[in-house]
Amino acid sequence: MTYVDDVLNEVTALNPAQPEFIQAVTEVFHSLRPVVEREPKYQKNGILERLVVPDRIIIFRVGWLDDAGRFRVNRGYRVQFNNAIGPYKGGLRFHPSVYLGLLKFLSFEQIFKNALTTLPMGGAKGGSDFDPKGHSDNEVMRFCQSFMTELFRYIGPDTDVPAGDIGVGGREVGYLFGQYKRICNEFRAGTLTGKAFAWGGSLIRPEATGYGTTYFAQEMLATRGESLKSKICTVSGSGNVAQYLIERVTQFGGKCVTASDSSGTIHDPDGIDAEKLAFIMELKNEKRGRIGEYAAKYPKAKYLAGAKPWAIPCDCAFPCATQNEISVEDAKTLVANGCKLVSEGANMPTEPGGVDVFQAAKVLYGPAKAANAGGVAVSGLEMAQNSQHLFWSREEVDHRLREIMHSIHEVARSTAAEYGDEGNYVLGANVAGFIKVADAMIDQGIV
Ligand code: NDP
Ligand code: 2IT
Repeated sequence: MTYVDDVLNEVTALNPAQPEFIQAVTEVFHSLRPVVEREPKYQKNGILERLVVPDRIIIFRVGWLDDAGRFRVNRGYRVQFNNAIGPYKGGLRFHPSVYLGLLKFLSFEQIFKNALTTLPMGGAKGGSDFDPKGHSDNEVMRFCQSFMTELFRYIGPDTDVPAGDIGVGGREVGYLFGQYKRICNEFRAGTLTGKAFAWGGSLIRPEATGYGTTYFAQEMLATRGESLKSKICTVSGSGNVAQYLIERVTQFGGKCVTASDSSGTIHDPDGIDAEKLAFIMELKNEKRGRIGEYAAKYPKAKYLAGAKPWAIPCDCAFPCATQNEISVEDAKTLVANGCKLVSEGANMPTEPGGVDVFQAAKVLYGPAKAANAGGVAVSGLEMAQNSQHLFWSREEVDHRLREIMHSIHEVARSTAAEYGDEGNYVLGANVAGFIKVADAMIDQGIV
């Protein structure tokens, strides 16, 4: 038994009802085997045992009244996983599937992702099993106010800085910030990121995850002397990440032929151009409708009810919806149809066996914690602007985002090469993120 196996067995035994958390830890630990063998200091300081136990978990009841005056109750969570290199940082997810194990996987991943951004941010995630879909704006507002009335005592610009994720966008961040400001009686802009520009938000934050995932794809393609120009791209999701990924990929000359939601996929062989994307943005962000309506508006597109996009032939695939949305079978289908690149906008969208399929086929595979780190990176830039009480231009923020994505690609590439597996971005990202956090934990003693 090795040190890695011992800790992994313990995590598995202690968290039997949290499969996503075990999946995330297993993947990271698999990459760490050569590092802990090479550097005995990690075992000596109990780094792996300490890394898998969150610093703190807050669970609370969220009571609220619906429009009919009926009492409703949801569960609220914040997992403050690790703050070795900076204040806890990570999004809030509002989705009926949210439970503790899901948020533990997301906050565990966030530790390494945030370390890769080069900015000083620890790892956290939170949210609720509340589903904003089908609720009026007033109901969403009352829910957010009740959620924040409990959460406010645990967060702050130097403590823990939440942001958006699935089901939490500009509208929800606005309601959360309004209640936070009211309770604190202070304009602490740096407590939440993803704010609107007029009241402390950063330009390019809404675009940052989708743009960053595109930049990471470009960096990977450049290692083979290629670019996104003329590439056929399949995209899942039609929310924040998918929308701005489609925008940037199209601007770089790629053709995005799909978008999806939890009901199905639209396939538009002509590509989703700027005008069609504007339709999707209005449909999803204002009308809060279903992606199937795209096919009614643009009859050359097909709507595939209940389907995911992965059976449609493509050069590049961009999963931007949710975890485990690419099964082993989907991965095999993508490879058989000629897919050469996967850049993950969503968190842990590929099942572990699917990752193996991509790597065996030498697909350029950009794992989430590297490829989608642009979102939290620009959140870090929003925090920096808030603490200086000023705003940077679009050009400045986008330039910094590009530099950060370049540096993440470089550190993942060079770390993988150092460990003898050039091109394995999973290994490179996990090891590089780990070393930064683990060394900080050693410096700070046993806590
Ligand atoms: P949104 O809520 O804006 O959009 C989510 C999209 O994914 C919707 O199209 C939604 O469809 C679809 N989706 C959600 N859950 C499921 C499911 N169980 N099955 C199928 N489709 C689903 O969220 P984001 O775009 O912000 O987030 C998308 C992914 O990107 C998530 O994995 C998130 O963790 C990750 N991410 C987000 C960042 C950000 O800055 N926002 C940063 C880094 C990663 P439907 O409307 O039908 O639910
Ligand atoms: O998964 C993620 O990185 C996010 N949802 C963004 C987190 C953030 O704090 O901006």
